[in-house]
Order: sequence, then structure tokens, then C-alpha cells
Amino acid sequence: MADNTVETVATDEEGVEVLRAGCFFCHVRCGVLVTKKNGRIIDIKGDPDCPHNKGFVCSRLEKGRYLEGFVYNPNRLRRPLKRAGERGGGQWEEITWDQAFDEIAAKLAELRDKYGAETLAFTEGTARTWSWLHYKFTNLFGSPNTGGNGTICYSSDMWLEPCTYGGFCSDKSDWVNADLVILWGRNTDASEPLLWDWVTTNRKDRGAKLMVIDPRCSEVAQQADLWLQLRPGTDAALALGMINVIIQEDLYDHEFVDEWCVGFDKLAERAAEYPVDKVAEITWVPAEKIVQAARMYATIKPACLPWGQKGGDANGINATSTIRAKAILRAITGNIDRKGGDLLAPPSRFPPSFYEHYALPQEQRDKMIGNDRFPGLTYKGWDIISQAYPSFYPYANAPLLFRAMRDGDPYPVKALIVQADNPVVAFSNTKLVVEALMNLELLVVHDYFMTPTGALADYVLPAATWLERPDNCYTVMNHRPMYFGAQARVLDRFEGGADIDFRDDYEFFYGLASRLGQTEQWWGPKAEDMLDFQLAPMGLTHEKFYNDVKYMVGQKKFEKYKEPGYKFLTPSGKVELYSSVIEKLSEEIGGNFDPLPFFEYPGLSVEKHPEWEGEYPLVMIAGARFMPCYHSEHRQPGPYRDLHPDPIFDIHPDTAIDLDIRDGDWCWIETAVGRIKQRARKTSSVDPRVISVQHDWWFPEKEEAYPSLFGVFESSVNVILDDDPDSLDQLIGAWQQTGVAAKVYRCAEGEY
Ligand SMILES: Nc1nc2c(c(=O)[nH]1)N[C@H]1C(S)=C(S)[C@@H](COP(=O)(O)OP(=O)(O)OC[C@H]3O[C@@H](n4cnc5c(=O)[nH]c(N)nc54)[C@H](O)[C@@H]3O)O[C@H]1N2
Ligand SMILES: Nc1nc2c(c(=O)[nH]1)N[C@H]1C(S)=C(S)[C@@H](COP(=O)(O)OP(=O)(O)OC[C@H]3O[C@@H](n4cnc5c(=O)[nH]c(N)nc54)[C@H](O)[C@@H]3O)O[C@H]1N2
Ligand code: SF4
Ligand SMILES: [Mo]
Repeated sequence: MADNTVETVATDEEGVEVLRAGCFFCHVRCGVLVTKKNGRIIDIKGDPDCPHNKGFVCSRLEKGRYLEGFVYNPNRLRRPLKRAGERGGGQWEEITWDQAFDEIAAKLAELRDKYGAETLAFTEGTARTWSWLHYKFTNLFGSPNTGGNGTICYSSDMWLEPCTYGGFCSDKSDWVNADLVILWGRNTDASEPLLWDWVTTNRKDRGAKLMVIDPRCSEVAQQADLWLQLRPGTDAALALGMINVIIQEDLYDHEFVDEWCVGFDKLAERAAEYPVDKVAEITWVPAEKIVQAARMYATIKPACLPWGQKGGDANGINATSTIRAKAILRAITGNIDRKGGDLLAPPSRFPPSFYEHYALPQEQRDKMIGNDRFPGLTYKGWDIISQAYPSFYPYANAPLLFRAMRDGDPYPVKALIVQADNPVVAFSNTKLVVEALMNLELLVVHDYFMTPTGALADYVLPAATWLERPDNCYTVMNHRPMYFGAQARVLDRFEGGADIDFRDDYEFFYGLASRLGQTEQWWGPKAEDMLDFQLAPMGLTHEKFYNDVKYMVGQKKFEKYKEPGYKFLTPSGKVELYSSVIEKLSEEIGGNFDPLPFFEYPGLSVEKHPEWEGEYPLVMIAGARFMPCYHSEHRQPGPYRDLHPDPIFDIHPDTAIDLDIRDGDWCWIETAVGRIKQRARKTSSVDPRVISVQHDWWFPEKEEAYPSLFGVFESSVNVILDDDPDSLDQLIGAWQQTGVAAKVYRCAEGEY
């Protein structure tokens, strides 16, 4: 490993070396320098030479918390485990990796013979690893059933933005050059700290303005020049109201709209159905503030409107409309691909061999779960949009996938591979997810820790952390079209006294693939083989990249659409305010998908369920981010958990007094499908009609065996979120994580 030592910080101290890596505790991937002494990590710092973060790191990497809290956490899985008793019984036998690979591969082959290849599913969580490997594996295996959280996170944008402007720009915003940054359902201070650092620097150095659209007075809202406190789940109405003001007041960018957009008249007609007074009533935002926001966005140029999970993807029945309406706003204000606006990323340049989508026969594609009901993200949508925009990835619908596992309808889904995901905690309707997993014949989990999902598995296999694998550290969350950072394996297996027989995420798939006749299609047994293949077009190997290049940054190019011969990669070659792709899907599938955005009250709201009136008077946000936790991670006893030991929900002080709730009280939070308990935090950052409940709580210190599953049913908010297919977005099948009708009351003594 010595040849990987960073020259800039070379050290002569014996037994000490400094290695370069990219933090993967969140999407932004800060470049870091890791100091090892006698094989053990002793320090991690931001790399001042990294053009991405220039030395910045956030609190997750401060005070050595990652040592005890993560890499050297005593709870890490150490050896492959095989279920030794009943499923979920908490009894395990340690086996070797070879035995695990042999047995899993044999079982997969058996199940394919018995039920067909589509019986295998894969669920993914958010991007934490090489998110194309599972496609390669499942496609070559013959199954179309890869699905996951992307439906309510980002993947929907990756489909709906190309439908609109034939590209993807909502996380290539030019944060650092914008004169106005709009954080719409985004709280970067807690979710992607480096991005917030860019905004605060931009404000300080360039005087950029900040608009925040959030039902909570979040950390970023507290700094805003304009904050719109909307009712959770009503973003589509707000966006349509703003579009209407911009059109009525003639503030739209005529040059861009006339030359580059189609469907403006139809859009204007639709937007006229959302006058500000009506929108104010729906959204709770005063009419004058809606007008102010619209004027601000249309007149302060350039402005960027990055993606935000809760202000779009998590909006259930309104997800498509919200994502599309925000895309339309970017277009009609003339901010697409402008310096300081939202930059259009070209389609991925990965060769087809990465995903192997074309290896999957049409007959198998047609079986993708969700194809007939929520075709937006499935192969049905893929087939249409990829005719114009060649690169996005299809997605099975998770709520239907779990139902197929539980009920065998439309066919038995009997095997599931889970890597970098924790479905029992991450998906809505936990009870159903657990029933689904209990009904499998093969569940394989590849993770750092035993989790509530792992507890139900047949095999639980120790994974390599980002410090234990090499990488090119590509980050999507950037203002540059491209950024790579070179990372070697900082730690090898068993190094520095760590007794962990991990395999990285590539080795995991290679181990299975090579036993299932796929050897030829993979790049070799090591992740380095894949990296070499990726780097070959640039004349590099991973070693050369690591030693000589270190960081690669693409040049920003603005207004590419003005270049001769350019066209937006939509069917019309223009920005489609009225979407011909959505129209075509309606025609082909006979669905009633609206090519224009609209607003409907959320599926899990009182307006949709008059029978809940009075019973569930509050409106719940389920999962606003908080530090230091990252989804269900950082719950292990240790330095991270010490910072945030208990689940907390926010409640307005007036509401708390009405309900006799004191700060810190354990309370029941209840919806039509169940109840969980968390501790109350009184704060006027939420409206008196709103509560904000933390997500993904489980307690590694509690009993593992089913039905406890580390206490997941006690406090995880997904236990009380329904994923009823009738309440999902009609086109993409997104489930709802905000704007949910709920009530709160104090736990009785002995209940906490
Ligand atoms: N109620 C509610 N639910 C939500 C959300 C919400 O806001 N509210 N957010 C949703 C969103 S946006 C998302 S993206 C999902 C996220 O959902 P997930 O990504 O599934 O998140 P986690 O529950 O943290 O599960 C990830 C697991 O992967 C493991 N892991 C981490 N890194 C790696 C790695 O590199 N390799 C391997 N093999 N394992 C790794 C972790 O230890 C952890 O157990 O949750 C969704 N669920
Ligand atoms: N600490 C931490 N960081 C994370 C994660 C994590 O779990 N923990 N998860 C990562 C992942 S996968 C993702 S997707 C990103 C998401 O990153 P963000 O989009 O920043 O995530 P959230 O905090 O869920 O939502 C942002 C804000 O939206 C507000 N909000 C809630 N409901 C609504 C609504 O209906 N409309 C609007 N306009 N706003 C609403 C919330 O109050 C919150 O302040 O975070 C990433 N970073
Ligand atoms: S901002 Fe994200 S990538 Fe950067 S140090 Fe913090 S957790 Fe790591
Ligand atoms: Mo996400």
C-alpha cells in the first residue's frame, strides 16, 4: 500500500501513512486524507487539495467518531452468517465466504428453475456504493425486478426531468454562481452539509439570496430571505400557483420559451386553474407571499432550484406533478443550463455492459412488477423515453414487489438480495414488508451490521465500508458536470487487528456471478478490475489515477442548447412543458396520466378520507433529516448514538399544551394503520397543525428475534405509513412520506 501514500502530506514517522479517500457517509463525497498508524486508522481530515470540498468535512468525521462509531465498531459483522433455526429466530452459524457463495448460487439456480428468473428481486437504498452492479447481475440472471427507494428519491426525477427537457439537471445546480438559491423541500444543513457550505459561502462572498419552501423553519429556513411555510404535501399546488403568477404577470423568459419550449399555451391554461387565493387556501401560504416568491424566482437571475426529496418525490399522489412543475419553473424562468442556474447533465456515458439492460429479453422485461399499473419508472416508460434520451434506469415498484412476495401475485417472488438497503426500516408499511420477507425462500443481506432486515435473512454477509474498497468517488451532488476522486483501499481485510472477513460490493456480486455462468461479462474478481475498465478510455488505470491524477474535474459548459445542431433529448427536441411521453404512455397503456401537472389532496390526508376527520387532526412530516444519523445508520451504541440517543418528534408548543404534552415526554403517534412512540420536542419551528416525526428508528441494543427485530415496531415511522397502491402517484407509484393525517397523545405510565 505504500505506493498510495499522498505526496502532499507524506510523513516520515515510522509506521505512519496517509491515504486519500472519499467520504461516503453522504452523497456529496468529500475528499479526505486518512492517517494510519501500524495499520490502524487514527485520523481523517478534509483534503485541502480536493477541488470538491477544499478541506471541508462535517461533524460525522469530527472528533474521531467514525472510529468507534463505524469502522472499528465492535458490533460489525465479522464472518458470513447462515440462519441456524427458524427464520427470524436470531440463531446463526458462522460459515466461509466460499460456502456462502456456493449455497446461495445453487439456491438461486434452483429457484430460477422452479419459478422463472423473475422470482429474484433486488432492493436498493440510496446511493452508497456502485449502484449499477445489481442491474448487471439481475439482468444477466434474467430478472427485471430491481426496485427500491429511488421511486421516492431521485430516480423519479431522473425520469421526469428527461421527459421534460431531455436531461437531468436538478442536482447539477450551479449553487456557487447563483444569485438566488431556492431550497424547496431541502434542508442541506442536515442532509448534505457540503452543499450548505457552498450556499453560505455564496451568500457571504457574492450576496446571493436564499428562498426556502418548507413547512418547518428548518436550519436553512432560519437563514432565508424568504421562507414559505406551506402545508406538507401541497407543493404541486404552490408550484402551479407560482407558474400562474409568472405567466399572468408576463415575467417568463420569452426568448427561451418561444424558441425552446413546446406546450406553453396548454400550460398557461392549466396554471390559470390555480389562482393565488385558491393556492393560498390549499397551501396555507399567504397569497402575497406566493406572489412574492414567483416574482423573486422570475426576476432574480440566475437562480438555481436544486432537487429536494420532501418537496417532490415524497409527495405520494402528487409526486409526478410536483417534480414536473418544478422542472417547468426552471424552464420558463430561463434558468436551464445557464451559469448560476440548473445545469443540464448529458446522459450517462457508461457503456451498456455496465447495466446489461439489453441482455434482458423483452419477454422478461414485460414481467417487471409495476409495468401495468405504474409504468413511469418501469420498462414501459423506459422503452418510450429511451428512444429520445438513451440513459436512465428502470425500476420495479416496491409496494407491488412486496405484495408479490407476500401473496405470490402476479407470480411468486421468492428470492431477494439486499445490498446497502434496510427494507424493514426504510420502506412504508413495515408490517407488510416483514410479512413479505418472512415468505421468501431466500433472503441474502450484505451489510456492515446485523439489521432488522438481516435478522430475517438466510445469509447475512459482512460488507466493506467505503474505507475498505477502492473507488473513483463519483458524486452526483455537484455543481460540476463531472468530478472523480481517486481512492485506494485504505484498509485491507484483517488489517490493523480488525478481525473482519468482509467482501466489498463488487466482490459480492462477482462471487455469485462467477458461480452462475456470468464470469465472461464481469471485469475480473476485484473491484480494481472494474475501475480499470472505467478508466481505460482516459488512458488510465486505477493505480495511475490514484498516484498521478488524484482528482478529475469536468469543465462546466453553459447554454449547450445554443450550440449548432443541439436538441433537447425529448421526442420533439424541445423542452416539453406538455409532456408527449406521458401522453404516449396514457395512449399505450390506457391509463389516465396527465401530461400537465395538477394538484390533488394527498392520498393519506383527511380530505381524501373524510372518515378520519376529527380523529387524525394533525398533518405529519415523516423523516426530515437530522445529524448525525443517516437513515437507519448510526444507531449502534457508541459516539454517534450518544449524540442522539432517542427518537424525537417536533410539536408546536400550543398544540403540546392543548394535548398536555411536556418536552421530552414519550408520546404515541398514531395514524389509521398503527402507532409508534417517540419523545416530544416543543418547538415553534412547526405550524400548530403539523408534527415532524423522525424516520428509520431501530434499537440495535434490543432483542433481535422476530417479532422484536431490534424494536423496529416501537418507533420507526414507516410502521405507521401506508403504501396502499390506491394512494400512490398514478404514473410512477411513489408513496407518501409527508402530509399524512395523524394524531398524538402521551404514553401512559409503563408504556415507555
Ligand atoms: N418515513 C420515511 N422513510 C424513508 C425516507 C423518509 O424521508 N421518511 N427516506 C427515504 C429515502 S429518500 C431513501 S433514499 C431511503 C434510504 O433507505 P436505505 O438506503 O435502505 O437506508 P438505510 O435504512 O440506512 O439502509 C442502508 C443499509 O445499508 C448499509 N450500508 C451502508 N453503506 C453500505 C455499502 O456501501 N455497502 C453495503 N453493502 N451496505 C451498506 C447500512 O449499514 C444500512 O443498514 O429511505 C427512504 N425511507
Ligand atoms: N442526516 C441525514 N442526511 C441525509 C439523509 C439522512 O437520512 N440523514 N438521507 C439522504 C437522502 S437518501 C436524501 S434523499 C437526502 C434528502 O435531503 P433533503 O431533501 O434535504 O431531506 P429532508 O430533510 O427529508 O427534507 C428537506 C426538508 O423538507 C421539509 N419538508 C417536509 N415535508 C415537506 C413538504 O411537503 N414540502 C416541502 N416543500 N418541504 C417539506 C422538511 O421539513 C425538511 O426540512 O438526504 C440525504 N442526507
Ligand atoms: S458532508 Fe457528507 S461526504 Fe462530506 S464529510 Fe460530511 S458526511 Fe462526509
Ligand atoms: Mo433518498
